[in-house]
Amino acid sequence: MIIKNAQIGNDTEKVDIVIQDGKFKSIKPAGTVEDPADSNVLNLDGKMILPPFIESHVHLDATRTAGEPHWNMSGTLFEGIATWAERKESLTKKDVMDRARETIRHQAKNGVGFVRTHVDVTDPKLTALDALLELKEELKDIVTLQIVAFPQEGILSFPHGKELMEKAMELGADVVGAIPHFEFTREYGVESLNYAVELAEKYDALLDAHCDEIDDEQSRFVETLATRAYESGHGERMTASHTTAMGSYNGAYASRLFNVLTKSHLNIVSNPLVNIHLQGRFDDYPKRRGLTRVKELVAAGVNVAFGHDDIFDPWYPLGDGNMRDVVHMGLHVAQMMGYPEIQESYRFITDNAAQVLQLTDYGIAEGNSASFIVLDAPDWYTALNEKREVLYHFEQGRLIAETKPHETTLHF
Ligand code: 17E
Ligand code: FE2
Repeated sequence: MIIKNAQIGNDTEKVDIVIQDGKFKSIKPAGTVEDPADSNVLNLDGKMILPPFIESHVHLDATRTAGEPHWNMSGTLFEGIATWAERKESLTKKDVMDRARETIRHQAKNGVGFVRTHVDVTDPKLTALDALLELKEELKDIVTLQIVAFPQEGILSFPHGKELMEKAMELGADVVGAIPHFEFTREYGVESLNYAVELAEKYDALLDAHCDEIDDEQSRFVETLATRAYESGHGERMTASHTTAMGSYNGAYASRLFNVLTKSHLNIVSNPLVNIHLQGRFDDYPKRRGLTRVKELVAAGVNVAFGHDDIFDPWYPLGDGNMRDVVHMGLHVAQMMGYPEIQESYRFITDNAAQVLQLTDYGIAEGNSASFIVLDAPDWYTALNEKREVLYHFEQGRLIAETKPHETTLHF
């Protein structure tokens, strides 16, 4: 098939793209590709195309359980964890697969083609992991799922936590998780990170720790992870998610931290939609934003991606799996509202996130899989500001979702 007059990202030059056998065969300036009479042609008239969005941090095992068995009324991370612990008791494989599949359908509609999902393995039966491993295979032509063995209730603070982590990796999880700020002690937190780094090495796996997701300026586990990342030389394969405590660190400490952070090549995933809601809950006024230092991290050259984190679950009662909403919130809370910052912000959910997931076949380039989305907009600024639809979502040359743009008629 041929895609004519497409605009890749914010580039103003238009291109024609030939797709063959599920790959981008050639990408040439618009008007230079001959129309073979029998070919399937889609003329985009200058609309913007991007590689599919990447959800770099979500909890698909918990999705669509908000209100079960009750609503999180304090709005804290901790009530969320306690509520989920209750809901976890009634999990079945079908229950998890059905809910996660439904959310993936919404993500596909919104142009998401790659998803890193944390899956709670602090469950002796590992029901959710079993379900997500099967769903990953079932939907492999629709979405690339990356599964994190996530110890929601701790590695050292949960019975047999280490064994459960190891079992999860044996069963096929792709990424080792951790949650040092939730362990009983600071020492357990450090030990849990050391254990996670060793486990990732043993299984040649990536690592993504929930790290310092708390408004405690004394929560300083990211320095441990960054140091391990630096010493291992594999920082680009490791990620610290949330790191909201960084928003509360004093300037002198942050300056020291940034030294090892930048040297380590550790990735950071921020979840602005959820952390603006969960954090600051123990503050009187003035209330902290509870977001990591996105703007300063980006300026220092640290790779930062944005995740949705939750879609209708005990931590966050809203969400349609639309990464545009995440970027919209992120730009506000991080105060990155200069024109070039807005125009470039799709990178938080595309290229930067691809680096987090360590994707090798990603992007609109000759030879890559022909996976891409078409936005009903001439540029990202307009797409973001006017909430323009993802008109088409292709995975490996196959159309998997299609949306008609809304049409409004003004009678004045
Ligand atoms: N679990 C956790 O520890 N933190 C979160 N933000 C969510 C689950 C959603
Ligand atoms: Fe999370």
